[in-house]
Amino acid sequence: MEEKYNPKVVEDKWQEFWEDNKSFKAGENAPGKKYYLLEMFPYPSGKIHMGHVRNYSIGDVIARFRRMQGFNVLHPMGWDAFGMPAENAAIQNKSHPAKWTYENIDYMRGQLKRMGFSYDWEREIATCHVDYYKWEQKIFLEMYQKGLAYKKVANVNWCPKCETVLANEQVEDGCCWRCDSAVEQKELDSWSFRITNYAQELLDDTFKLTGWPERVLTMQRNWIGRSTGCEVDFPLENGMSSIRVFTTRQDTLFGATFMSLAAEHPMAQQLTTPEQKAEVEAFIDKVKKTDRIKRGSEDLEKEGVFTGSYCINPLTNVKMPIYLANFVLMDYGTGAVMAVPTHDQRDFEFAKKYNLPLKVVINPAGENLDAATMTEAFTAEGVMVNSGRFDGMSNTDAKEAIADFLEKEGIGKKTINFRLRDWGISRQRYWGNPIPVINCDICGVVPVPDKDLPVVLPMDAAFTGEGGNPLAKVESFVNCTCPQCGGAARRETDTMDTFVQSSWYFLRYCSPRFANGPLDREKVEYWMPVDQYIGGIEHAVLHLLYARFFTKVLRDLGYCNVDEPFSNLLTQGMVIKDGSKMSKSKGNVVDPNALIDRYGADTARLFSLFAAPPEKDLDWSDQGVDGSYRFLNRVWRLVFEVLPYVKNGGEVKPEELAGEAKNLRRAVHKTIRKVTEDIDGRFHFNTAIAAVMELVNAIQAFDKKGAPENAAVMREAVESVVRMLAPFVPHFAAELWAELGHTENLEEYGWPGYDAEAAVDEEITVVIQVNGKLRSKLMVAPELGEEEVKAMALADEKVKPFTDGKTIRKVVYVPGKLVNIVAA
Ligand code: ANZ
Ligand code: ZN
Repeated sequence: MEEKYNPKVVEDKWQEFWEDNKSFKAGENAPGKKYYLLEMFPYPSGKIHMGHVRNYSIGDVIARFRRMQGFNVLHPMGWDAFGMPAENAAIQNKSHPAKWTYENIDYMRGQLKRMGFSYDWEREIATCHVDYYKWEQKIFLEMYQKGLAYKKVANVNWCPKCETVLANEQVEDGCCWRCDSAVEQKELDSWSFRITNYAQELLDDTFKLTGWPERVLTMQRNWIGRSTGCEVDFPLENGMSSIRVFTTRQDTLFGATFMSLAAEHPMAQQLTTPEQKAEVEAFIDKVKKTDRIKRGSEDLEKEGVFTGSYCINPLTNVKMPIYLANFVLMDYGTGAVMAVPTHDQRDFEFAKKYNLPLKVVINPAGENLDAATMTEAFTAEGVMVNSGRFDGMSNTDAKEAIADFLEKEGIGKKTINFRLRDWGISRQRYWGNPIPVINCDICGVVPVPDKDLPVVLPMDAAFTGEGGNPLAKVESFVNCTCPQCGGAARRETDTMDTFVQSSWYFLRYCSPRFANGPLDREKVEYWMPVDQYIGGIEHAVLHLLYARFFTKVLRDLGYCNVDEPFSNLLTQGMVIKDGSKMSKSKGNVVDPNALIDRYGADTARLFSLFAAPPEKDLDWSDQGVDGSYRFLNRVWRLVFEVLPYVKNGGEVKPEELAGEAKNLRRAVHKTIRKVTEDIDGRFHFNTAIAAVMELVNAIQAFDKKGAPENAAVMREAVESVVRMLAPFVPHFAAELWAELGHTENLEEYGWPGYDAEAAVDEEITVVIQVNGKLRSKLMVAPELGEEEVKAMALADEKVKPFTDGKTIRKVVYVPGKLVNIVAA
């Protein structure tokens, strides 16, 4: 190889080598403890972007590091290949989503290979491939059998631009997660997964996920939103029936002065008196047009309308007017709220607006609230008042006591409510996995029999961009016979949410070509769970919640034995340039291809790993890229420079080392220790790389033509640098490693260990003076800080007799030399 660093030559050579040698092929019988490393797989949008480069570089460091440590590593890659953009591109280019998708995959695969990522490409999957989605259909049908997949007419989130339903998780601030259009409500017959059956387990198991960022766990817990409280019945004034509310604050029951119902509440019409009818109907119309997210948001202007009817507070027997209120949602609790304006802010605003009575039932400790002068609800803890036998109790105790009382009296019962809703998976789009059922006028929904699976997506759909789901217009697909009665029937044309595919791809990677079912249980048991998962924080709720749910479902269907799919989660930050996230719309994109052309993949990798710790945002800097490139060149030249010298280097004989050689060896072993610790579990790649850079400086300062016995130390130093750089810049390291005369490749050679003894710092002597007279000496590590050295000096046994009983006026530290204590 030439003495000038030529990334292209080096990278081509090693990529070919890895491919020819199947260097990253994973098998269950290889030695070493299994280690499953996974990055969130990409959507094949066209080409990879810097976010991908960063995500996959982080993953690749860990994969290569673990391999060098002797783990049996599984590091797969594939494509989240169904979804809207393919369909839009097909409309635009008058082609087919499959063509667009597979072309993109080919191109992006090439890009990933150019980056030198250590994937087992034999396990590659594309979710749009029938060998993948057919198994998903099978899973769907088993879920249907168990009641975990169901179809019903419901109010759904509808994106008018994507012309499809969205799950609640896919609505962000009232807008579509993909195209940002305002989401509408629509009544539609559609499919859902009963994720709510798993609400409690999904919540409980967050407490077992000790390897996840707390922030993500909190988001999941909030999303699941478990509330404990009571359901309480409020009889109507006429005694005919009652309204059931859900409250988490039964301690405030004596303060409930009116009732608020959702506009969709089934009793809304019957409760409305003739005089109120017109007003109520206008209100209901208005509310129905407001989207669900907005209705649930705190800053919604509270509005309502009186129905004309009353109910009775079961504890106070006071008459409560019944209102409809815009902030009460029908799909939470019972769709009815007992309003306590003194202790709930929404009710407070509502009561002020409509002049409704306020009654204080909880006082802050040592204070008496006056309802007439309150400017906001009192929501903190306090002492019960105006609540009969519960007066004087703390309100937290009263919660328990009142709940028990309600149960005893048969007025209410303790209940648990979850905010989590079932996962709506119907998408009215073509490029997705067809839901494998048939709709028959006589038999209703009929599952496609096993023998007729898979339901293959027909290739002859037309992509005009007009009039809804292209799949619904493919007559040969739609028209079929009912498997039950043999009559004419219509095939379901809804396809599954693409998040369904990403909910189990990590399981399929364990046995990607298994032909007898979705998963080869034995292989899954070997590899799962994923030891380290890496991806963007934007999936904190969406994908990560669905994947957890699906894993539990597959476990319950007998396909695997894991409760939780991902033991450790790393959420990497964004790539920022000129102050905002790199994106096409901002026009601040750096194309990885151009970067590789100019500097090589290793520089691209090194920069993205060095510029920031993984979980922080990475600020793009051209100088930074240049700096990384220069560093690699420096190391390259260094290795070639020392080659003739280190050829003579034999074994290091630690006992014989002194002076400069001993210092260099210490630096080597200290660096190995630091880099190992920084990578392992902490992922502080930036500081790890910085430590290697420092070591390179130390090597450069070393006399390279010195005593022959020092050549061994030099050799160890240079080889350690190459080995430590291997996970970050693998082609570069592999080349230098070979240049240093090794025939075994780096991964077999392994990660360098450190000699703890060699890494110990030489201690230096610091003399201690009291009032200018030498009194004692300290042995300290050279990097020990000023405060520590001063404290040690003052505590010294030989110093104390000279300072006891005196006032310390001043302590002066001359670093590495002396401490002078002035005492009088
Ligand atoms: C009386 C009360 C008094 C309440 C008080 C709160 C404070 P979480 O914690 O989110 O579960 N609520 C119940 N069903 C509702 C619905 N369908 N739409 C809107 N609000 C609803 O919230 C539970 C509380 O939210 C319940 O407790 C109820 O108001 C309200 F000082 O009941 B509370
Ligand atoms: Zn039928």
